Amino acid sequence: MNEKELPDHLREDNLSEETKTLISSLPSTKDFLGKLYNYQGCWYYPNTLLGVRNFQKGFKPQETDIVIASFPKSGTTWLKALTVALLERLKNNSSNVPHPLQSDNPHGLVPFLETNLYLNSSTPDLTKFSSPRLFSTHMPLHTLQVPFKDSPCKIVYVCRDVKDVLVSQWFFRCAYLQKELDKSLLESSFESLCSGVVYFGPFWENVLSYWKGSLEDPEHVLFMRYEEMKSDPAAQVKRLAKFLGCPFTEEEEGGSVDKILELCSLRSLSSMEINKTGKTSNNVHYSNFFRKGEVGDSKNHLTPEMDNKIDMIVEEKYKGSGLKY
Ligand code: PAP
Repeated sequence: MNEKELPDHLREDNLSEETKTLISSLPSTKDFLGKLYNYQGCWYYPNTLLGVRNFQKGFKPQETDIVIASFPKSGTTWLKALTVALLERLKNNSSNVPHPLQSDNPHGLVPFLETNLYLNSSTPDLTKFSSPRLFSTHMPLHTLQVPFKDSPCKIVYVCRDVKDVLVSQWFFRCAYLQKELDKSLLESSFESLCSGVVYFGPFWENVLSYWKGSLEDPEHVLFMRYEEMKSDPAAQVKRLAKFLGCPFTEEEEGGSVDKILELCSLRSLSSMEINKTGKTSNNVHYSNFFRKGEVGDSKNHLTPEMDNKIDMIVEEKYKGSGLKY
């Protein structure tokens, strides 16, 4: 794919002199999309790295900020939708006002710090955000926390089985590269994932940063699992609401939880006009964020050898952390 056709955040055409100097001293490598640089233990494409630096330099936290965090393809869109819906129910909007999820995609409502808001500037206009401000990120916790130091903001991380992440990413990449499903791309993505040299990776380091953060500071960092959200969505949405400080009351409980789950279901979100026709500011079709949404789809695509190798790596990387996957 031609560099000009790549979404902005994956390109290398936006670098300030300061970032050029910085990246020349960082470990670097290449993958099928371009150069990757390692900053604070995490791999980024150059423009994203500029976004990370802009964010670290310019972001001013507010006490009520909420950040949705994830490794890509772990359930970000779903968690964003649920969070928006949970907070929206606290507003007394009349039923004539369309629900925000009907007017915009969850990624439009909860933009990424590094790849949207701070991609081009360290002082973006954030005045349109009302409290609590909702942001998102794929950065690891230690990089996110630089400007959030000592802030009581809430961070919610969603984690997913790495095999399903890999397969979901493969489908997503083939869709935005407008390629037929290409097995060689799955194989190269698998190799990159295992080696750790992958955008926003190593996967394990990304996960472990939030896992440890949630153990150290459970009041401010919540660790959620895509698989638990699928198997018991009502319990997980109540857990999320409690963490965010907006628990369900006894009167609202049953009906309200069900309504939110229905509104945020893959079927409901993917059938909304905005998600059928819209695109992100980085030019990615919203429809690409909705596919099967199943647990264990990797079984249909990974070879037994891939499956075994990932199992071995997971066991080794999570050893001693208390995290079971
Ligand atoms: P992102 O990190 O690029 O934003 P993200 O939303 O984390 O992507 O991941 C997309 C996955 O979440 C897709 O999984 P799949 O490829 O295995 O199907 C997508 O289908 C799934 N997904 C999106 N919305 C929902 C939802 N409402 N409920 C359950 N799964 C969902």
